[in-house]
Amino acid sequence: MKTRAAVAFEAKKLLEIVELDLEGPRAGEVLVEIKATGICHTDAYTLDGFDSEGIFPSVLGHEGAGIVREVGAGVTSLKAGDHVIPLYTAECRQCKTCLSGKSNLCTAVRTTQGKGVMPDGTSRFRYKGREVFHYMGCSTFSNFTVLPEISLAKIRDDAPFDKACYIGCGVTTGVGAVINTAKVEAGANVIVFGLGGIGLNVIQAAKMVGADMIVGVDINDAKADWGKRFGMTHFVNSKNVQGDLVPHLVALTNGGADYTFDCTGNTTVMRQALEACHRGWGESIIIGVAEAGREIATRPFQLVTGRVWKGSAFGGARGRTDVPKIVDWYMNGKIEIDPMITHVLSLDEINKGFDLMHEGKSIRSVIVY
Ligand code: NAD
Ligand code: AHE
Ligand code: ZN
Repeated sequence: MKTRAAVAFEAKKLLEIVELDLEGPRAGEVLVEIKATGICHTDAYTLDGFDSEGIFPSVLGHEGAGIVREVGAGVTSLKAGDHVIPLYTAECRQCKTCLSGKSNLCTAVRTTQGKGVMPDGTSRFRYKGREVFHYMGCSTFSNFTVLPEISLAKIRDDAPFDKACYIGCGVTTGVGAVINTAKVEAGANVIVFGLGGIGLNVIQAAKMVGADMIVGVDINDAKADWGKRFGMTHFVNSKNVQGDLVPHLVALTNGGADYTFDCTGNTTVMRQALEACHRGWGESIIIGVAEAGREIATRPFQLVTGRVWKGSAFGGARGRTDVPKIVDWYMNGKIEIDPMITHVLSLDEINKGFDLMHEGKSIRSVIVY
């Protein structure tokens, strides 16, 4: 079949809207009509050539929602008509990691996914006879896409696609990092670095679990009102702090935060986030994705004296199990999504969505097909 898609032909170039050939689902695969997709900073990071795994030409996009249109041989958990959210972190429930119960980092399809192909080693997308690669196993910047069955969460039929798509990455990542990774408890003091599409979800989850101080740090003053809207109690523009940021934050939180979250991808900020933790027990969670080649550093004494460095991928969520629950939380009013979707665009306008992100003017742009 044919599908309209925004294709990244080369790093650092605009996406091009073209018609691709899409082969139907093979065994264990599912054809999905994507109804809406968000644009996450990670899409921009890959398009800008910062991703060690970046491959071109490819169909980016990993924050979608849609409807199953066809299933391949052997697919048992989904059928045509089911509403689904694509998962860049699959959940096979059979690999060593899934069975461990200790991590969401399912290994079943991760190796082929990182190479831009389906588990059998081939791509379903072609342009003028040439192979076009999948991205993060999702490729939601295509109106139709093919995914492994284990990379799809079935969700309720009444969830609106243009909001539910955000649960495919940003919402689950931010909320999950608070609940699953940090396990923030009521009364804790929290610092969130980077108040974008991820950081605001960390803030709303910290408020939901009853955190006491929720400090937001950003370099863009326009983010102060956004943070307050979701529960931030104090805002710090790190560019305006006289002297070092870390002692300022440690003083503000009476000795350091119980939990800090990096939602910037900047390795200098990651160090500040670790060092702004309380001596003896503070935990810093890295969510941001750093450019290829970047490394983090701190004095080992920071860890010797009890601070803990952790990372969180997809908020530690087990996609097929946890994503439908987060959709319920949204539908029941437990978490908010609507105000964070600042721009709704057509596929033809997708490059504008990237511009808005880089200019700091959007929280989330959503493409509606
Ligand atoms: P975004 O562009 O919406 O927000 C980033 C925010 O960080 C902006 O408000 C920006 O002003 C702020 N910022 C930039 N530099 C800063 C600095 N030096 N100090 C303080 N604030 C600064 O991006 P997003 O979609 O929220 O994504 C944030 C990060 O999370 C990206 O690195 C993205 O790749 C990553 N991410 C990780 C996961 C995961 O599973 N680990 C999932 C989604 C996104
Ligand atoms: N491909 C990069 C790493 C990118 C990365 O860390 N991705 C996050 C999700 S970002 C979503 O917006 C993640 O889940 N990582 C775990 C995984 O298995 O990919 C690189 O450095 O090679
Ligand atoms: Zn993302």
